[in-house]
Amino acid sequence: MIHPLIQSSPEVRDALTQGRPVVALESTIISHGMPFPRNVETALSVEQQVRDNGAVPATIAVMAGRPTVGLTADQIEHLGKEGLRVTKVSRRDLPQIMATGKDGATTVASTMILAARAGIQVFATGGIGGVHRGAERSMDVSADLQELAQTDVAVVCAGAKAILDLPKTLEYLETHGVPVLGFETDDLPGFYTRETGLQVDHRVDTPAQIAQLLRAKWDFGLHGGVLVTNPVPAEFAMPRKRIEQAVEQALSEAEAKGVTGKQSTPFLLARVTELTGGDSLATNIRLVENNARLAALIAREVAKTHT
Ligand code: PSU
Ligand code: MN
Repeated sequence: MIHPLIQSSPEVRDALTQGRPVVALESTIISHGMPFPRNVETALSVEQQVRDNGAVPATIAVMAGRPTVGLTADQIEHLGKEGLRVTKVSRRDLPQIMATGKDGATTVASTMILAARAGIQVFATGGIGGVHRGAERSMDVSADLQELAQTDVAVVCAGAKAILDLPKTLEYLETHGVPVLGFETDDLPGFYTRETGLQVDHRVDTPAQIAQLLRAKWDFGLHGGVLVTNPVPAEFAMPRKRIEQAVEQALSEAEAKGVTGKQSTPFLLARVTELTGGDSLATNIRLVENNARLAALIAREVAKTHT
């Protein structure tokens, strides 16, 4: 069941072999998505949220070339301290990092790959990558979307980030057959905000409903992921105007500096954090914790449906 090239912690391995609920967590958000030491504190508190809600957390990365599922606290601290010196690893980077024995922080795309090869079906993150604004010129479309198209993992997020072109991101997901669910909402959440004015495909109101949909999809051989969007709790949401202004400014700076490719998302996130005086970072932390809680509840329901 667990791919032989994967190393896993004893806790995660035991949970998986006994069919107990496990939630995958990514590591690009640690090395590239937040500053030290908040990144390490957040990664550990997110793991705690998963535990408090009855599942086992499995933070995922590549350590010295080994795909690793279930990092130790020391490994999380290492990835957080090294920050941008750790390679951001998406699908296309995995072979190089494995072959050369390096450390890699996994994105949503590569975390899904490692999760699936370990037998984990539920994954919590902050926001997924998507179709960037101006993609009709740059062709910048995150590999996260292509992974959702093919890999059987449910990804719980707070929506696609405000730095993206959300209507185009939804079009891409529709084309590739990825269901976009809204947890207790009809409106697509906008990461820092609860609403975007765009519609999700289906509203769901309980973790059990989500587990039923996952079973129906995968039992019928409809391969690929499911996006579960979970709005940030109202008390932590940001005013839409404020975030939009920060995003516009970050985007024009990125354009002026010629920031492209894999640098784009980390650059924009860091600038938005600076421009909002750290408020967006606080929101980011709260929404990841919120997603971890929901993912744990979904993983419990999914575990019940295994016989
Ligand atoms: N969302 C966040 N913080 C992050 C990311 C997403 O709140 O750091 C990361 C995720 O790892 C996601 C990646 O998979 O950005 C997308 O990068 P790109 O657009 O280069 O595919
Ligand atoms: Mn990109």
